[in-house]
Amino acid sequence: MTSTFTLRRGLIAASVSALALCGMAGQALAQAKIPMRISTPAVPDDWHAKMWTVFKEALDKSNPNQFDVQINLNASLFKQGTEPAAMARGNLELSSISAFDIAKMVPEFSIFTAGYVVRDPQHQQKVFNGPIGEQLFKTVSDKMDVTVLSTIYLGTRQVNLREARNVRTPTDLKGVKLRMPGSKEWLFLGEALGATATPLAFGEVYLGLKTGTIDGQDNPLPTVRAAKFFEVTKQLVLTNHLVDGIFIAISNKTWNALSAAQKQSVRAAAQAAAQYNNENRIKEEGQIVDFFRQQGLQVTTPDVDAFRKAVQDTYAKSDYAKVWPAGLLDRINNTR
Ligand code: KDO
Repeated sequence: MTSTFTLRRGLIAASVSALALCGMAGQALAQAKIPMRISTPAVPDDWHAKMWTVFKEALDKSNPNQFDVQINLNASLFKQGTEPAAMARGNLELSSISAFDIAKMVPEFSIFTAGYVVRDPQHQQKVFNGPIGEQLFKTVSDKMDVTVLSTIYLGTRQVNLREARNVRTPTDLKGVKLRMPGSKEWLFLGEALGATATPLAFGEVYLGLKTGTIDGQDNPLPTVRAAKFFEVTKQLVLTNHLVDGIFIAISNKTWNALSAAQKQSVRAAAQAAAQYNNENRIKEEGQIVDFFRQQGLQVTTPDVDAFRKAVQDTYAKSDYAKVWPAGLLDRINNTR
């Protein structure tokens, strides 16, 4: 005859194994989630940082429990500019890469690092969402082993100076130590603007401006606000020199392992993120100048035609232009 004691012991043992099984199943589920590590130098308050939450929410909604999206801001996972290599090595799944990052591996992409080529955010979307983008992104995938999912409007870059000065033409920037991100393509842009380009990682710019190791920096106005550069500078010169873009890209290793349905959801999430960023950033750019004036900054308009001419001439004469496919600049200009 089974004693009550033995019965109870049996029941306890059964529940313990059931719990253990549940635990294992839970663990298996967690392990089965596809990691989506994201790395970006963006500061939390900037639109291209917040857009990753939109990406995560969209993906968690369309594909519950399938992806483990991990957002790493402030370059806390990978240093600015090292993301493409990390993705190619399989240490990172997603990032937003710049035209400058791409140009290192796909030289013809340097056409988008040149000042005064892309006219405005609408032109940018048309160029990259049309046949030009399709063709170039195919080369990006072949050479960099990443797939571009959407085009993000980073904003229109402006010159931002530590001390105010009279800037009408590029000559007026002579000798100004203008911080640029650390690659030769970026430095070339700074020099084309007439300044002395000085390489520095984004995360070090605030201190550089504060201590005076640099005289200025260039970035879109929403970033000047989000990264608080306005606290340590006195002037914005509205050169409008680069309608800048970044591209949400995923490692091909990860991309190729997804099902067709998963690919569709990931692409849709990247497009939702782009839409969120683009709409908010364009709206903010339309209103932001007053904010800087209220903060005591001088906001000045230089002779933009003089900047455009100098920058375009410098690029036209450079080795960069030599590798631009024949007719590409005209095709970009004629995209409406
Ligand atoms: C910058 O370092 O100035 C830059 O604007 C370059 C961009 O390509 C991008 O890396 C951006 O910084 C970061 O996302 C921080 O906003």
